[in-house]
Amino acid sequence: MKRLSPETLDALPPGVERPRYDRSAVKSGIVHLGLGAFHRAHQAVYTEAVLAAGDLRWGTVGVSLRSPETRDALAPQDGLYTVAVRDGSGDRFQVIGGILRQLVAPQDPAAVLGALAHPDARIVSLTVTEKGYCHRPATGELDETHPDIVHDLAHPNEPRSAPGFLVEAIRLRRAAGLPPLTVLSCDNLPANGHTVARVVRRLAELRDPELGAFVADTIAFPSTMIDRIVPATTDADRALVASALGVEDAWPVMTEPFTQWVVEDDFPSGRPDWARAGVTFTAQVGAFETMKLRLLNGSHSTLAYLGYLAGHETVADTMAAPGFAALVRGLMEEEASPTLPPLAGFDLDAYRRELRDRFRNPALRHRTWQIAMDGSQKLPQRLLNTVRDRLAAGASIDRLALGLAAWMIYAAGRDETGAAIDVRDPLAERIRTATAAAGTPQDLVAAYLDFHEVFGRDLASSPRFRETVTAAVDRLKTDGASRSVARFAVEGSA
Ligand code: CS2
Repeated sequence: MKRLSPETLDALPPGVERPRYDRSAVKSGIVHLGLGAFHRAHQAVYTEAVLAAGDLRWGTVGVSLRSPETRDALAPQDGLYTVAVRDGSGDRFQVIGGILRQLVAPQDPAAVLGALAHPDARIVSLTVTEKGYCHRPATGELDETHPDIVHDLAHPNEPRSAPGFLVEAIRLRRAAGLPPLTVLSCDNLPANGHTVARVVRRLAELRDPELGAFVADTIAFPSTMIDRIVPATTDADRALVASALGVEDAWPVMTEPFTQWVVEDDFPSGRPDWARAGVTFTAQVGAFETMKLRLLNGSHSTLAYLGYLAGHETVADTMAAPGFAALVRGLMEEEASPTLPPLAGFDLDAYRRELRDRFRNPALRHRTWQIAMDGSQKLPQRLLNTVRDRLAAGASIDRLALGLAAWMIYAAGRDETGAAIDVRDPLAERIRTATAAAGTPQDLVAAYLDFHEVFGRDLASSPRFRETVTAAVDRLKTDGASRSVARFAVEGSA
């Protein structure tokens, strides 16, 4: 079978959307750091609509900060790849042409800096995952002891970290008298614009206080809320796309029909007309982001840890097991929603219902193990901030605590049968060591609460928090995840 490429585009079946603009005339207005599936199924699709409408300033240079795999898959296809949109009722395919070049930062940091310092570039967007910001998750401050940050301070012209690339790019553009880049974080962090601004400002300041002041005065960091469920692509997905397209695509991305992007409109150097593609521009991004993190992502992580421990491979399987849908509904309605900032005119009920339907999407095999990754970086904004607000209001946190307890058991590294779990988390090693000797639920929770970069000092010293999570660990250890969830759903809050 032939490979997807500019030469095979014309042979695609008629129903497949494809680039019809002149790709050779497109300029690289965007440099994107973190060329994973999420970017390719989300921001790249919005930008594709802008290119299709004829504004050819907004092509993208895609940068992988770690592995060459995506570049190796896409380069022979001249950057073309397929987005497959799936639900139970049929599949839709679109070939995206806007990712003009693919770079691998560790192989050629100078090429990445060259793209960032190019006169055509206006925006640098990021999907580098939570841990890519090198911050302390509980506070949002730059982790100045992070090995990549230590490296980038010692070798500022050959950075490794996303903040290191941003600071050096800002310096280079300033020296060349080019318009500043707008920094657009598209990761699931609270007030992601503020978070990236804070780490970039601090790193710039550590390099040179004057550069720090320049960042503070000149660089825009609009916040965004991004939402689309994009499970990791599997070989079965590749086969499905090949049989639908009649050509082979080495790295298509699979996603759901739902997509949402809410953006703060602060782009002093210009931006694509993304509104035409359905982006909402508003000053209220923070409220949208809090809602999405606490309802969608908080539920996702809860389903992931409890579902994994209960032996379920995917989110849809987990949702179908007794009690889980009710647990998630209770988590959203009873515990998370009362903590949300008001969003005038927004139908929260419909949003929550739609979330549960999205989790049930039978065509997406979203593995619990995938969502379970990097819990130490995700849980502060997904569950712990909700816990803080609930404790301050004197309100119950039983469902939140059950999800957290499941993470504590999961990240300690053994499932309910005693088998080892492949835990992926920057703190995995430290957690395993700290919890190795924890014999009782009390000991286990105490070992975790010493991780102040996750729990903060406030939660670590809250007796109510400690007791509720300990009771939940005890329950999970005694009854197992399946029975605990099933029982919990019947009894409601304890
Ligand atoms: C998921 C998210 O992997 C995860 O942690 O919760 O990637 C989730 O699918 C997206 O945020 C949906 O927008």
